[in-house]
Amino acid sequence: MGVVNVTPDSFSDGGQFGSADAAAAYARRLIEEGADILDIGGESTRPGAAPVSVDEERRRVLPVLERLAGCGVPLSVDTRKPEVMRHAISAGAALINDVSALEEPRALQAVTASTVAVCLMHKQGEPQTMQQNPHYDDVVREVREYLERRVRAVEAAGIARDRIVIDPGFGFGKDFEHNLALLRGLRSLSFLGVPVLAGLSRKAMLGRLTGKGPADRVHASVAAALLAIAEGASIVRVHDVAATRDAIAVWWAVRGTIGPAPAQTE
Ligand code: 9MG
Repeated sequence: MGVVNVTPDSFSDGGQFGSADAAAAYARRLIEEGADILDIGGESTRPGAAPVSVDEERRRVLPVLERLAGCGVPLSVDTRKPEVMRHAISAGAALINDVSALEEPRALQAVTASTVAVCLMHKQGEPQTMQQNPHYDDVVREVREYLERRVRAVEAAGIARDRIVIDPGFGFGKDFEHNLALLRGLRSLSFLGVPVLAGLSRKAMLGRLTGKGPADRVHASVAAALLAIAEGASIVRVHDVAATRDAIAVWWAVRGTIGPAPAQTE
């Protein structure tokens, strides 16, 4: 899943795709590089990012969706707003990527009224303040239990399981150790047969490990994506599509499958 931010303030790319034409051209480049899905977002969810009105978010996202109609890959829209979800679905979105896991009032109805897929992500707190003091007794267990509750709630509302993707939400109300624990324990989220999406690309934990700024975290991001795949992720949300595809090509050549190496027998 290639990231297309249509924001002036994204943490990872500085918001260089501020116009619909530039964002659509960039999206097409990601498809050429091998993206299987594009994730288009008009509101930054980085810690401390300024909130955006419904009208502004629609104004940013819909023209990009329109320009990408028929582009050959499913289009995901990263939004928490039910109104934006409805418009995005009418404009051809195939997936709603909701960092609030359809918990906002009317978000669930916006998706149940359609046939699109949804990504339910875990976060603790709200993007403005979520990194101030995140706390868990057992982060892997708590994230798994939350996602399980949300899958059941969304299913009960009429969204079939084969339309649901889950995501532990790296960096969303998690400190460095929480993120590492989640990456180590990612496989325990592979439950109920629901695909797992992992978004580690250029995130702060990689900055802490490498001492590098967001644009220089490409190698660390590729390593993190591969580790996530090794631990069961079916979708990796990345900025650096070409580099990630190359790494996955090596993986496939050696393993021929996704997942940990089979146990060696004598
Ligand atoms: C929008 N966004 C930013 N980071 C993300 C992540 O890790 N997962 C998902 N699903 N969306 C994200």
